[in-house]
Amino acid sequence: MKITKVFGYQVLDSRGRPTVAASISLTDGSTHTARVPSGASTGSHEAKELRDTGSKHAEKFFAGASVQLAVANINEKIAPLLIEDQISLSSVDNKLSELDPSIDHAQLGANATLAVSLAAALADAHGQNKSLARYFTAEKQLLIPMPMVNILSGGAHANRTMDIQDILIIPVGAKSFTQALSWIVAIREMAAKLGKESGAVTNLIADEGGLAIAFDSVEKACEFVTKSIEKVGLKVGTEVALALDVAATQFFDGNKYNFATTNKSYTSAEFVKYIGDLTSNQPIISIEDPFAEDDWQSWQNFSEIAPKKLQVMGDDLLTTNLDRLNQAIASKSANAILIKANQNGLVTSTLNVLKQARANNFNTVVSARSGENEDSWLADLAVGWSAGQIKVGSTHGSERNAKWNRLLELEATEECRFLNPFN
Ligand code: 2PG
Ligand code: MG
Repeated sequence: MKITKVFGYQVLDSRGRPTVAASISLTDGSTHTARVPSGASTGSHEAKELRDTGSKHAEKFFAGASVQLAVANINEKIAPLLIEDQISLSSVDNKLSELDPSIDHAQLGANATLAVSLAAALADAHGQNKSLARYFTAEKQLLIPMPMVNILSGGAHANRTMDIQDILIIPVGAKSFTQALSWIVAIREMAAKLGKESGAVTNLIADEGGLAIAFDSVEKACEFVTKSIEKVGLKVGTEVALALDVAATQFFDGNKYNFATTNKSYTSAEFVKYIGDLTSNQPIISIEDPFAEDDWQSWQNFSEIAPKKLQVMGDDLLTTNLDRLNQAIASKSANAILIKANQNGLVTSTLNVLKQARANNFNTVVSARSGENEDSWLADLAVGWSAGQIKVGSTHGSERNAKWNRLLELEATEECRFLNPFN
């Protein structure tokens, strides 16, 4: 089947900010559309999304954050190269790489390249009469990932109500995705109830649908979530465990890690000790970005002393980038990677990063961004790639639930197995 049309346009994300949509039409009359997400606590080594800030295209009412340059790149530079081609994700990605060979896709904009790449994946899957999940796997039984779900938000997603970015839960004892999600919803509701009873503001929902409750310390926030788990009648640790996204780059000044809520500063060595104590005193099984994006030494030092079972995950550290992943493998700085397609800019090279991680025994967690949209391709990628884990934010907001609902749909309608990478 051939490509008849490639079209880019500007839409809004879940924060009301402009983002890129791209559609690819085929000779059978079908059209396949993808919209790209956008981060707030972005790492400096991520692929570069192109915004109009400072250009003559900048739209006044979007405070310059419009994406008309990226859209124009799709319509004027990318589309003419693809029209009349047979639909194939790999050939579309190859052409995008030839057009913009920079690793960060700064010329075309990673928001332009990823939108087209995703639309190509959807169109190619359609051409093969498959869902996107089935397109990526030949296995009969689909592997449904373990969810990692946000309960409390702080940092850049919640006006810094907590120094760290997220306290999440992982329902390790659940027997199915459906059961896992029902536990999560109950725990989130309980957290909202307990927060309200303690006089906290609970109707302020953070960017990813989590509760933006202020806490004096990370320990108190962890204890609050632990209490919420117990109050719904689930066992902490064996049934539901904690995960943190520290997002430490956000409060590292190049020299020290600075907590505003407790007014404490830590040298790198002190922060390694702090994170070591925190993860051994709380029921934490996964810790993301405990150190800043270029503080490799702390990552390495911590990984040496961390229990083997603890998932030590790089987000800003690795930015879904093959070179940085290889550096982490060589220096033993982490044992898990967050996989975000828009940190990379192309579907096929994102998958290559995931494959390299898996080949080196890294856990892989496919992740949404804080700025999302109603698309559910992320759920299909996590399943089709047998990622093992998925992180989407909380269970509030249709941009989040679009992904959870797609996983519920797959579990209800297809031959599936629910994965537990923590067994
Ligand atoms: C993260 C993500 C999602 P953002 O840090 O893992 O929680 O946030 O998209 O803002 O980078
Ligand atoms: Mg993160």
